[in-house]
Amino acid sequence: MNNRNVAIVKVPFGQGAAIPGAELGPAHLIHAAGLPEKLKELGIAYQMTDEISRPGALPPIKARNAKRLAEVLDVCGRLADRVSELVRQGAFPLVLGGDHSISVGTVAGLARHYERLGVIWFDAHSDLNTEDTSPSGNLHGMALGISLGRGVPQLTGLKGIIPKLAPEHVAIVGARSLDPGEKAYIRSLGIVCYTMHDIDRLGIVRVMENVISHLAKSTDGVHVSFDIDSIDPREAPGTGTPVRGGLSYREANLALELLYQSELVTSAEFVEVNPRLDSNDQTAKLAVELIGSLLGEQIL
Ligand code: EXY
Ligand code: MN
Ligand code: MN
Ligand code: MN
Repeated sequence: MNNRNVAIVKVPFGQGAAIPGAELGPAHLIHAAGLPEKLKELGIAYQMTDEISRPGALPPIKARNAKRLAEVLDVCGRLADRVSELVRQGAFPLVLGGDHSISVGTVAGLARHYERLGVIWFDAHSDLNTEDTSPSGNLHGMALGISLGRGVPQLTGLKGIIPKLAPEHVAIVGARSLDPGEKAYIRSLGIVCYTMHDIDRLGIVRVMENVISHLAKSTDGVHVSFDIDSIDPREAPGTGTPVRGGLSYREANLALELLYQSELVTSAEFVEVNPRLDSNDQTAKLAVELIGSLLGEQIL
């Protein structure tokens, strides 16, 4: 991202998740946790773009097992256009969620510009469910699958490029809660997935070196999709689907520092911060620190 103008895109949307509150994420990252001050401190030029407004009352779209499809489709369509325009301008899009369903829009916007887009999906989950395998019908649990061309047709077809991503250009980091259908999909496509078990065994440095060398060879841009629930809930309690045994504060910062040094990353999103479930904006503040690490904050 070196020397690129960062463009912040606020997406106050939480209807892809079961528990409300993620829609408050952007305001808390900016006003309570000091994202603008962090960027200034780092000497990073940035623009604050208008927020992607919440959908109004929409006629529901009938779906077998996908809740709030009309709302997710509406927000993702407008987000895709925004992200695409920012890339066209040469900016580095920094998308603030919101729940993880918004990634469908971010990736749709990026896919217009990158033919071989790489995605690093930091998450306790893999978000690879379909309507057939989802235990909940919540679209945030299907977002990565949709970008791989699998799932609700209205969303896989968003902006006309299907699929947006190739499985060999995706790497999942931090997984520890996978549904049976997701495991089968990861295996059948050979998707690179570093679970917490792998991170315990190999260490985060080797894991990130592997991810970086894997994506450096074959991609023309790399998007970091960072679900805050990849972090251990002791450090990031303010999230709707916490899972024990996650990345530590130090592992997560180090992973993002290594990505900065790789000079591969062309966009990022930080999602699933739920201020309603947080204590003293601890999780929002952590997210801002992580953004700092990804954008080049160094100790010395
Ligand atoms: N796998 C579960 C589901 O599909 O309902 C939980 C998904 C939670 C998704 C979170 C945000 O990454
Ligand atoms: Mn997620
Ligand atoms: Mn998650
Ligand atoms: Mn740092």
